[in-house]
Amino acid sequence: LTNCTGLFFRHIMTAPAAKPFTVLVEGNIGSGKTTFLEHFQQFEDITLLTEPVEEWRNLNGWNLLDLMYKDPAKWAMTFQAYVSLTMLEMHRRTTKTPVKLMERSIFSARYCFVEHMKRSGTLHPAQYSVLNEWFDFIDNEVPVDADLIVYLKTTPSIVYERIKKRARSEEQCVPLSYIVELHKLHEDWLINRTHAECPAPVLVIDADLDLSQITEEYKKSEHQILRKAV
Ligand code: TTP
Ligand code: MG
Repeated sequence: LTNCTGLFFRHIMTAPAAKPFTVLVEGNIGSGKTTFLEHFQQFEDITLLTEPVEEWRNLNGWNLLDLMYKDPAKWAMTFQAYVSLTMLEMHRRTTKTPVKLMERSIFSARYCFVEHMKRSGTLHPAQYSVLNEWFDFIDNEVPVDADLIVYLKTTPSIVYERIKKRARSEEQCVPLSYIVELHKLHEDWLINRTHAECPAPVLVIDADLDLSQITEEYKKSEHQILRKAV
C-alpha cells in the first residue's frame, strides 16, 4: 500500500497541469472586448489577459501602434510582426486557474487585420508572404488552444462613434470605411466561415447595447465560460 501511495503522489507531482478552458474574445475595434473581460473580474478561478494593445503602444518606449497609423506603408509589417509575437506569448502563457480569457488572438490578427492590409495594398505582397509563412509555421508547429470564441457583434456606425468618444489618440484618423471593412472580415471569419480555420465554437453576443444595458447581455455568456450553472 505504501508503495502504491508513493507512486500515486509521484504521479500527481509530475503529471502536466490540466489545460485551462480557453476563451478568445473577438470583435471589431471598440466592440467592448476589454469591458467584457473586466466583467469577469468578479469571479475566482479565471485568468484575464486584457489589452494587448498597451504592449503595442510601448515597446522600449516606441509606440508601434502610432507609427503604424501615421505611416502604414513603412510600419504595418513591423507592427503586425510584433502583434503576432505578443498574441503568441499570450496563447502560450500558463495559468493556475481552470479558465483563461484572452482579448483577441493570433487568428484575428491574421484573418482580419493582416488580410485587410493585404487587400488594401498597405502590405507589399512580399511582406504579406513573410507574415503568412510565419502564421503557417505557428499553425503547424506551436500548440495554440482555443475552446470557445466569444464574438462581440456590433454595427460599424455604433463602434465608430464609440471610438471617437473614447479618443485613443492613435485612432483619431480611423475612417468609418475601415471599421466597415474590419466588420466584414470578422463576419467572414466567424459567421460566414469563408476561412478554413475557425478554431473553436462561436458564441455571438449583441454588443451594440450601451454600457448601462450590456451587463445583462454579458451575463448570458457566464454559464458557458465558467461552465457551471450560474
Ligand atoms: P483591438 O485589438 O480591437 O482592441 P480595442 O481595445 O480597441 O478593442 P475593445 O474596445 O473591444 O476593447 O484594437 C486595438 C488597436 O490595434 C486598434 O487601433 C486596431 C489595431 N490593430 C491592428 O492594427 N492590427 C491588429 O492585428 C490588431 C489585433 C489590432
Ligand atoms: Mg480593449
